[in-house]
Amino acid sequence: MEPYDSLDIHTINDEQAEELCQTLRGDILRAVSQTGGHLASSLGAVELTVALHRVFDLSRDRLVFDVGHQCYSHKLLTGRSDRFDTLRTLHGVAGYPKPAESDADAFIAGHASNAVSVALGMARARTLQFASYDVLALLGDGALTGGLAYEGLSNAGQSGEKLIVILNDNGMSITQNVGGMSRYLARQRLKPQYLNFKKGYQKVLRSNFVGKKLYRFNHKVKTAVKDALLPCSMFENMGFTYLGPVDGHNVKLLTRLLHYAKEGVDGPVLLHVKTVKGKGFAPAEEAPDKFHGVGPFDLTTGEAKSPSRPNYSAVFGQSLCALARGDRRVCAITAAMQSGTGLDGFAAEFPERFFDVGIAEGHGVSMAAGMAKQGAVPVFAVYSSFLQRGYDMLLHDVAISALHVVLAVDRAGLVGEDGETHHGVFDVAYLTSIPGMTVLSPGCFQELREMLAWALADCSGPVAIRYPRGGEGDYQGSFDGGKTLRLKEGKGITLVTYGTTVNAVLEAAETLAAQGIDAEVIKLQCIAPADWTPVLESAGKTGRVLVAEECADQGCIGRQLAAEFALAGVRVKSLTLCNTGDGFVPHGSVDDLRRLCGLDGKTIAHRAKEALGQ
Ligand SMILES: Cc1ncc(C[n+]2csc(CCOP(=O)(O)OP(=O)(O)O)c2C)c(N)n1
Repeated sequence: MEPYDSLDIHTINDEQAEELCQTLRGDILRAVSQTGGHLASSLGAVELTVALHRVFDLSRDRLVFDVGHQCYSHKLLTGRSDRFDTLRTLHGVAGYPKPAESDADAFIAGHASNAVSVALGMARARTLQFASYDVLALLGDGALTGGLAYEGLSNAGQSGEKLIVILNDNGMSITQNVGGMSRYLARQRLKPQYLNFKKGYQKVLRSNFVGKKLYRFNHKVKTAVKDALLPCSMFENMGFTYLGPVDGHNVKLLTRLLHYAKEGVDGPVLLHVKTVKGKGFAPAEEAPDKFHGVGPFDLTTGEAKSPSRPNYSAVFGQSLCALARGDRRVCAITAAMQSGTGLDGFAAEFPERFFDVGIAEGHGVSMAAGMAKQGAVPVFAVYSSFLQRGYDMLLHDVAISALHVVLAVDRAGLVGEDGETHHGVFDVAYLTSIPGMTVLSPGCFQELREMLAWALADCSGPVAIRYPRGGEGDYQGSFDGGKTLRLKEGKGITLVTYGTTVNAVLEAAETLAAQGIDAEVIKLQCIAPADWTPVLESAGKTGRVLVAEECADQGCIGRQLAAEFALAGVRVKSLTLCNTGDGFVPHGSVDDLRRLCGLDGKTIAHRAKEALGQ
């Protein structure tokens, strides 16, 4: 890794800046090929990042990343190159901007479309405090499929605040971008005659006093010429000074334009930058969707180092295709996560029943409600942490009318390397709080298949099936319509769990058995409405209960069970809660994080022994 820390980026010339871009690209490629990570977006944003660092002082000026998955060169340039090989590992460099890691990371990021809102807030605080620094938001064209981006843009455009919004437009979300805005951006072509006109115009007018005055007051003339040379800009109508579109791999031009945005324009500016996702690495340029997020890969061929294992998302996608073949009402919805949620096969086989709504989870839920109201059977496949965006729509549009919307909640539980913004540890609380919602939790692929079929054919009202990232463990079971299962009889202590955590709990039960402790293992199939009877009976027998679950402490099933015990008048000697706690879990491998949270078999067994006073 290059020792970037000794570099004074503000003083380098254009040639040195180009060299720096190549060095950064090489370092990102080498590191990500070993650790895995978000490659294509970071490669596409190298020149833009170098230009930003040349023009702004990002320890003081505030750069707000949208999603933040394009931040690797920013991290290398801001004191993290010496440990960049720890990227996304436990206690290593985070994959997203993280203020706790560096002052240069202005704000936490991970979810899309909020950067303009956050940046406007910062600009407003700056103005109220009579401070002087620049505030920038960097977002991709994919982020513009999210409604929140327009709330920010609309408010920022009319605010008059000095704010620089950089639109990194590569025509891609994770897969091909969707929607009207994407088509609009594709029509914005760079017109060299406009940029030449502007350069000449400024040179002439800024050369003397009269010219300077003219430059300020001649805005109308300039706008008229610009309108003649460029297609009408929606952003200008919102109140932004629109610059571009500009070649996002020309670091010299980007630097000039950023200088101009900083010094030459008052009020909100939008700089439209065209980039190539995966730039500089042929396999990623050819298949930017595959190189959006990658595991370790071979640098020469781009081939993944470890073959992908069967996983819950793929099982879900295959099962949904099978069910859709037999029922023409079944439709699939994704919010820009077609591949991640296992829907590639469905999209290819049933294009007319497949809907990618863009990064618009709230809209996806409301659209599903409309479809269900009119007799379709919508299945919205969505990551647990992104569905947080759709909570109000779940209550207002789906639950009040008890509509039969099926939620396939992927990445439930700890997701690993993406860290605190992505762990699916809040859906247990927010889904089980919704009146009329059925929440199912498979512990293996077969249970997922059977639960999905049941949710589509036998359920009414809203149903969510929550399953984790990755593959299944040793546990094999099947689903019998929501009844709680007693997997192992015992008298010593009751171990309660659901979902994939059953593997760790069964391991703990074995460890305990080897030490002479006879644990009863109970697995909830349906966590809402839960069939508590077997749990209450078991608690009455053992007197000691431990609940292990991969979710946040507040609103967890263990706390709901405590309320059930109180309501049913069941007295237990101890209730031990094993969950992810009441903070935010950092990034790291899922196995490391399970150990960190005490959700591995060994720690569960240890906690059970503690409960027994051993
Ligand atoms: C609310 C939310 N939904 C989904 C995602 C998953 N996601 C991460 S990056 C991305 C695509 C973003 O596209 P764009 O902003 O254009 O950046 P690019 O990847 O093209 O550089 C998506 C859908 C997310 N981060 N946040």
